[in-house]
Amino acid sequence: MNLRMVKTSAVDRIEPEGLPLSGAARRPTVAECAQMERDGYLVVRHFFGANQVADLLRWTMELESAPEVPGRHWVYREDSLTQPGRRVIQRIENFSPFHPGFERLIRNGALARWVGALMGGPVVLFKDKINFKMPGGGGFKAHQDQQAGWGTYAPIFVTALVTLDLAIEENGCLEMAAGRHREGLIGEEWCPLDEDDLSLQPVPTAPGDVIFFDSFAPHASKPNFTGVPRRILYLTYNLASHGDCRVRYYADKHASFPPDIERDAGKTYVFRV
Ligand SMILES: O=C(O)CCC(=O)C(=O)O
Repeated sequence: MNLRMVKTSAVDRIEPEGLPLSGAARRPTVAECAQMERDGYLVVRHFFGANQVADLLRWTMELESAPEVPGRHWVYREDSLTQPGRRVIQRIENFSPFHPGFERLIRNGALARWVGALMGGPVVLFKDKINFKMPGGGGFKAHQDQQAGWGTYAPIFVTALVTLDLAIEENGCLEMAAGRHREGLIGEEWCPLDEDDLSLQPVPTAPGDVIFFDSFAPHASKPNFTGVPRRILYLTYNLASHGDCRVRYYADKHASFPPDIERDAGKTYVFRV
């Protein structure tokens, strides 16, 4: 069989000649760029292969078991919807500076290259998070990410959603409203949108699939009422020409919504959008 080496960001692999390249080993096509522009999101199946997904899952577990200390990655927990009184991990944020594998993949790998091609210029990382949505984990009300005050930092962002576990309707896959990103902000900042106005469609994904979406694309998701986790990596970038705002964003977020271990005991913290 005729073989050729395919260089990807995380691993070197041999692909049989003639098989389509995985997303990580190529650039977006003209049709994919047009789809992103039309719908506000783009699904790329098999962006990462099984070996890369295995790395991402291992790195996620490393972060999950790393000591929670002030000044490192941020861990948030939530009340389980199915086991009253139990807290489950909801999200880890701001981890890339503390994990070399993730840092390499996120800053210098295929995802930043794709987002750059979709946005039309070099990009910088704005924020990095893993949503765990464990069994009993809650959903997200409909919103545009831009409603979370992101306009303070840049006029537009694109997020790469990397699927780590099978994400289906039953465990709360992402639901998207196509085409509405072209309307700009369609709701007030910090207030969820009315789902009845949106025609949200579930977008089930398998491990390794990536969804790129615009910060004005409305989306939501349901709780996880299955017995298995639905972990997803969210990496958000903006055009380098709009500035590197990651440090300022996380300083502001720390002031209003710090990680669990850095909270004041007497204070109530409310997640809005
Ligand atoms: O992970 C999900 O189900 C949705 C996440 C989301 O919409 C968000 O974090 O803004």
